[in-house]
Amino acid sequence: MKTNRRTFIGSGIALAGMAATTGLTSAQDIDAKAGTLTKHVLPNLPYGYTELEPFIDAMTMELHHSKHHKAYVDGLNKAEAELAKARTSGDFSLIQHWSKQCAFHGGGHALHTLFWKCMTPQSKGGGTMDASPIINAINASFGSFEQFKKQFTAAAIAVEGSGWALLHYRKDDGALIILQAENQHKLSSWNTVPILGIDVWEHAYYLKYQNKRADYVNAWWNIVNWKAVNAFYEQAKS
Ligand code: MN3
Repeated sequence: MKTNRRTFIGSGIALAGMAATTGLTSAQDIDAKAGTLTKHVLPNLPYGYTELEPFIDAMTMELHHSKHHKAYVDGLNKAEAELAKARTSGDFSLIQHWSKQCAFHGGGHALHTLFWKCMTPQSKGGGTMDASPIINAINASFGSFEQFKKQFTAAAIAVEGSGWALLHYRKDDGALIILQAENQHKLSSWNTVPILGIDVWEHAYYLKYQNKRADYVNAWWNIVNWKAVNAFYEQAKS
């Protein structure tokens, strides 16, 4: 068969394509092609499981941290690994599933990491609010600390099903706002940074408080780590 210019160019492109494909068959190349994945890890608690007693019991803390939070970390790693696989295979048929898993488990991991840091034993200053920029910011946005506390408590108690009440710093105008989150992520806004949160999933309180979520929320104020919240506020502002 006579080879004309058109078929020659065509086969050249095909050959180049084959070379490019076969050049990417090693596992190393496939990993590189998928992108670099973060290995998310369960953070240690800044206190022992017993130290938030009597406001949160040790058994709840241990299960919540070592089982529930761990499951969100594992779920996020799994979802990101599956999305990396999809990038190398080109099969995005489960994109919706893994995207949702990333939001749910990623939200869970981020909020629990914040939650642990926002609490501290009473003996180490839990519940004590000393003069700091966060007080002024709360007063400016809510009128007074009492009004902030009432709104936040009401938001936490009223979360429908499982979720969170969260105090956010809004980057647009520097205001502090209170939002609920259902599950780990729904009802969120944008361009806001959570600086304080309470987990109101039943796993956070049921062993000690059963169905009395309000009692748990009211007790929780005794162990809020305002020094940490202030640091998160300063960080969000910068
Ligand atoms: Mn939880």
